[in-house]
Amino acid sequence: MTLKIGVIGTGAIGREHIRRITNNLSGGKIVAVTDVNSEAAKAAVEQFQLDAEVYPDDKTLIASENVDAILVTSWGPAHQQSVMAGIEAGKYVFCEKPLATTAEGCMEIVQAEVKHGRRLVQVGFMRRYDSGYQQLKEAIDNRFIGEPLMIRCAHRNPEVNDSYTTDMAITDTLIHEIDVLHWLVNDDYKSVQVAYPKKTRHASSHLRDPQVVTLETQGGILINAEIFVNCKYGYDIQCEVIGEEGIVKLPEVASLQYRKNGQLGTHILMDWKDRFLDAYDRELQDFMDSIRTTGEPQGPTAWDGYIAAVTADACVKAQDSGQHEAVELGEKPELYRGTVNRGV
Ligand code: NAI
Ligand code: NAD
Ligand code: ISE
Repeated sequence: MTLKIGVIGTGAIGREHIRRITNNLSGGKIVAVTDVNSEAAKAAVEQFQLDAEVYPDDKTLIASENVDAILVTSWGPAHQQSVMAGIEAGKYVFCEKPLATTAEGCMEIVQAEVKHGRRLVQVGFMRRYDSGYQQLKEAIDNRFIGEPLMIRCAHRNPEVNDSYTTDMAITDTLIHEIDVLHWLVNDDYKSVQVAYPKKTRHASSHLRDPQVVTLETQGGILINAEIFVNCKYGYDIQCEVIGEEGIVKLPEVASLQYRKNGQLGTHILMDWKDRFLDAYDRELQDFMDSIRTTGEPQGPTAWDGYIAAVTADACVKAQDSGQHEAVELGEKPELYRGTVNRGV
């Protein structure tokens, strides 16, 4: 069975996902596209030689009988409307982060899915599919380092564009750590706090950069997460888990080592598109395979999208208050209990 997919938002990541579904993965076909900028949608059809119809908006695309599943890769604030319409139409939904820009919006999606009675939604938290994070998780689950006590991590981008604001360091960037770290240590967040080191001269006037976020889990693990989105030197994701019996660290990306001009060096990636290439492939392949074999996606759930949004809201509050802010989740609905929420 081929899953017939409609793409809503044919920008940077929308086109990346179209490329991988069309050229690299199996079991899915792009049959429909739409973008608020209709020229972008038409350009995607041409660029990838798609046999796909261009729709005027998300509603008409979702209503099409030819569409089994939607891929929501529009701007974050547009996600909720498309996801809700997808669930109402009983279509499968793969939604890029954030699921919605507010916790309330995510909760509405959770409630709609619960009312539907079966899982339809997977959120694009691809790090759970990255082999490095999976090795970390296996080591932690197998108690290789004993009880985890602390985590130190960094999320660095070489630069961001002028529309990037202080809160986006949380809602657009740290959101990946927010999702992957509680999954990694099987724990929930209790509180968060944000501190601002000396500001880099490379950041715009409306951006505090870098930022340091401290997250405490219910079990007492203390996480120190640096976000630095104008670090200049590269796209660099670091994660180190310190346990009672040792330390495990996210592997560096394999890269050619060179000796030249009196230097011993390796290259560092510059673009987020390249850092998690395999993980993006695996999350989408899993989405299509799980629907075919179990009738439901098995990756990160709408509830995971909700956890991320509640935690991000607390972090944004902490950016202003400078205080510890509590992370308070609602009760987890039955639909999401016992789900695997993998990375495979
Ligand atoms: P982009 O700006 O390149 O593309 C967004 C596209 O969506 C644009 O073409 C825009 O015209 C279109 N769009 C916006 N609202 C729309 C709507 N209501 N209906 C139809 N089209 C709409 O942005 P980019 O970088 O591709 O990001 C898109 C999403 O992907 C964001 O949610 C972002 O957070 C997420 N993302 C995820 C990444 C990951 O590592 N998982 C990496 C980069 C982005
Ligand atoms: P982008 O700006 O390149 O693309 C967004 C596209 O969506 C644009 O083409 C825009 O015209 C279109 N769009 C906006 N509103 C729309 C609407 N209402 N209906 C239809 N189309 C609409 O952005 P991007 O970098 O591709 O990011 C898109 C999403 O992907 C964001 O949510 C972002 O957070 C997420 N993202 C995730 C990762 C990741 O690592 N998982 C990486 C990059 C982006
Ligand atoms: C982008 O939207 C992503 O998701 C990238 O993974 C992240 O590194 C970047 O900061 C975000 O803007």
